[in-house]
Amino acid sequence: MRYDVLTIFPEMIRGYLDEGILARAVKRNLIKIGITDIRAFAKGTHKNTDDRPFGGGDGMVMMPDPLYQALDSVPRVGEESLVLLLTPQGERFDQAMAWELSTREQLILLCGRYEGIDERIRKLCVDRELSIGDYVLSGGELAALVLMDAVSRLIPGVLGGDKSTQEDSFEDGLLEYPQYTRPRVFMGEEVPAILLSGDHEKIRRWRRVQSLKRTLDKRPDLLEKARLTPQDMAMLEELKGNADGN
Ligand code: 4GX
Repeated sequence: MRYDVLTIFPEMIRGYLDEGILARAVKRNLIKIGITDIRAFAKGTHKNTDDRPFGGGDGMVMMPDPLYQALDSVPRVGEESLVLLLTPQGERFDQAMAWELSTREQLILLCGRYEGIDERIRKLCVDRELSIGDYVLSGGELAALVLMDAVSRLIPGVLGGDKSTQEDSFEDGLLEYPQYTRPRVFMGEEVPAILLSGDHEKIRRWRRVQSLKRTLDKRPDLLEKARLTPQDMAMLEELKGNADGN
């Protein structure tokens, strides 16, 4: 996977990508990341990338020319490259979309600031508009980082052990079961005895029930899309029957 991020704040992107799982993935050549400074394509002595909106009103709009030149400067790899604009108006980004995007050869991420970008860039250059959630950020940079993080963890080899990808929250559409580590007793609170029993089949079943309980309790909406076995369904009916799931 190759990502190209277009931004007027390249250091914001670099700062996050210099450490952690994504930095390791870059070192191992599992992903490549290009950062393009939109300001490098601005003209005139002030190198402005934004201007006042036609028709008046508050705020500034990113000018089309620097964005167009910046996009034009990005080397296209493969036939599977996609230009994405991060904006609250976009389709909601979720785990299913992360899987879908992870099969692309190149994702070009356009990070807007201010009130947004000139509409003609959206029309001429943008393949898809994505939103990471219903709140307003100060720019597309954090949204681009969120997307790159979520997509990269799905690329084989990016996470250390291969199995953890599948077992992770949302891979079956359910919330995670509770986790415990040492000590066995903390502030008087004990680790559930079953986890110390050594009976791996019992532990697996207990964890599944916990996942189902939690999802039913905190995010029942997720159950509609979850991958459930007939046993899961039976367990859910039982849990729903209980007055309040303890
Ligand atoms: N999920 N924002 C982008 C400026 C902007 C507006 C329109 C292009 C077009 C956001 C989100 C988000 C705030 C990023 C407005 N750029 N992006 N920015 N939520 O809130 O993705």
